[in-house]
Amino acid sequence: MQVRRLGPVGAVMTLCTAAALLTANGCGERPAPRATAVRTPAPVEPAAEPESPFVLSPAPRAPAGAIADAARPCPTLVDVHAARGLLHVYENGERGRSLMVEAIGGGAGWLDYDCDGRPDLYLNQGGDPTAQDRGGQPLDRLFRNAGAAGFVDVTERARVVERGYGQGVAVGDCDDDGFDDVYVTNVGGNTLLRNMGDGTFTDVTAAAGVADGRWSSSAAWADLDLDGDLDLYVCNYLVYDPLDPLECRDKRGEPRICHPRDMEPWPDECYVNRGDGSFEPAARRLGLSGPGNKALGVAVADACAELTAAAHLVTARAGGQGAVREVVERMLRARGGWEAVVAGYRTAVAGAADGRTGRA
Ligand SMILES: [Ca+2]
Ligand SMILES: [Ca+2]
Ligand SMILES: [Ca+2]
Ligand SMILES: [Ca+2]
Repeated sequence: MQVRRLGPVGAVMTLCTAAALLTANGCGERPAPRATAVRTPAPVEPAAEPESPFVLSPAPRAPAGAIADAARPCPTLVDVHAARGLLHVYENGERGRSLMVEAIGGGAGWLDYDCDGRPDLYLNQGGDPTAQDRGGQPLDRLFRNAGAAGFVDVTERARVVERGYGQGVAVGDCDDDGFDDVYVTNVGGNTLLRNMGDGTFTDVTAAAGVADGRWSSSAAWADLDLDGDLDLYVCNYLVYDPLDPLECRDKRGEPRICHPRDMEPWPDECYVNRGDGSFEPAARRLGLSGPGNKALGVAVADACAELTAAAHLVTARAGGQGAVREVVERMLRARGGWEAVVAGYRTAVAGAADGRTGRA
């Protein structure tokens, strides 16, 4: 795949095309590997189970210009987690006084880790947020979609060893070998689990340089510099130490759980994929550090049909979003017809500023 470097504006503008290239090739349909990604996907065992109800088929397309049938029944959703074997409870470790981190909860990520065409599910786990030694803390869980047999917990079999106090999951094939990899955001060090292509994962966080020991809430993969590999945006939240927590009290002097405004924000991070298994922390260079952000969520999207791509960040507060807004506005001006999109973006930022958009 051609390698070229772009500045941050060009990087954001070309995001959509790159994402399309990356997502158009699923398991077993990869393009010729790049020089830096020479692994060949291992053969995947044929699925023996009956067809899964979770493998979706595209809905039939309505004829062009057709009006939706108002009488068509609305699909209903039924809770089948127990019947399908998805038995998992996120443990926030709540006991004694309330800690900020206990209120957030964990995340989940769909991936097809074994390339059998059925989406599997990765779920965060928490544990004791005050445990300095994470060795005894519960593991995140990986459930394999076994079709009609339901979901099977394959955490141990897949060698998923992730004991951080989990907050979020981002799935992406960061080494372009055709197998979904998993990035886990934690209160404390984050974890990058590389899918080895043989049904197991390996913790490559240290070699990749993406630990980020701050309170990280969520993350997203996207090829921000259009060099053919996925880069990583990590949302960081508050400066808060569960081992030495800020004491907050209400007007009556009673202990209460703290509010985000009681604490300083951690800047976000953006890791640029070097293509050799390591990442460059580049948020400041790209103007994406969001120094005033108390970020809980990130969304990467095409901002306008006229544009190749744009990135939107919706965070708990507007402070520090100026750099991102500037990039988007410059990009839109360069392409023309930008007023409406900028107005919409400003509305979103204003919503975040007054607290109406707390979490993406
Ligand atoms: Ca699967
Ligand atoms: Ca991979
Ligand atoms: Ca972290
Ligand atoms: Ca990239």
